[in-house]
Amino acid sequence: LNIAVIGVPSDFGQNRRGVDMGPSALRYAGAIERLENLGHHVEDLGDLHIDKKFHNQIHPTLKNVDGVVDISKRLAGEVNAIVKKGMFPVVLGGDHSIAIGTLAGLAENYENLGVIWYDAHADMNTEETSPSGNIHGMPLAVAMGYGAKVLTAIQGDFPKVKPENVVLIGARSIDEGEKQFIREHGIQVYTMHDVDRLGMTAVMQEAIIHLEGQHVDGVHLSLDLDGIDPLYTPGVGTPVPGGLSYRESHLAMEMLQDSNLITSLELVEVNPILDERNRTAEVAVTLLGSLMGEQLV
Ligand code: DIR
Ligand code: MN
Ligand code: MN
Ligand code: MN
Repeated sequence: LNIAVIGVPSDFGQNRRGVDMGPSALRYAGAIERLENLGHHVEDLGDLHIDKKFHNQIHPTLKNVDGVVDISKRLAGEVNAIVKKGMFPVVLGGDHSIAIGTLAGLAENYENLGVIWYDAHADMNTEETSPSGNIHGMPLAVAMGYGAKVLTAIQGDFPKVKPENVVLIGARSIDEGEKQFIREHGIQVYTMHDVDRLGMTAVMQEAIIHLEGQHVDGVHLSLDLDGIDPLYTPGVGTPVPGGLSYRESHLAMEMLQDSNLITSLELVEVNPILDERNRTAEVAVTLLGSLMGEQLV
């Protein structure tokens, strides 16, 4: 594959500083070399510039919204250009609010994009339902066209993803408003309960069959490292115990590789300040390896 890597050192979407160092941590853990060793051609586009003037904005229900909007617009432009060049985008976060920009950038290249959201959280809050005002809890709602207009209108005022094309895996901390959203829109959710009961093999088979049945023309994998149990990935801002194991996560990545469905990826929420000797970025990079074909080598 021709892969373009872009770092987005943004921490605007939540209140634990340090997640802006995620792209460096992922690069130091060998993300680029891992991809090259698999035979991929990799172009590292470096990191987007973060404008510090956007920090410390007072807005209790949409914290740092001007910063999120600024970075989302520029990231959307970059991702759009990457796909138009026929390259596979790998976005290194940054907190999960960057998915607003990634999905906006993908949108005009796909008529029926699928999304796999690997996360402890549903990230489907809106300004009205969010208990925190943190935009990293909102990107999936925004991508489906719900929430503040300044966010949903990025790259055009239309929904970037259809609810029926979204699959959540690993969810175990879902807010009341999000539960209602999931019920209303019939979103396919595999909670930890489902993974425990069915096993990861069946969960991924079902997820893949669901997306194929929707006739998606691409699938974006949004991988929040807090989806994995904090035993393995402690360097995240909002750890939730009882998560997906290291083995389950590798299996999931390998099954996605076999499915040939994935057309873009982002790795988010790696926070080196909260980590232990860069373990979380290292796990993220091994998962990147499995997703991009390591088992076959
Ligand atoms: C919570 C936490 N649902 C919120 N969300 C997180 O603030 O909306 N997402 N941590 O990754
Ligand atoms: Mn998330
Ligand atoms: Mn999360
Ligand atoms: Mn977080």
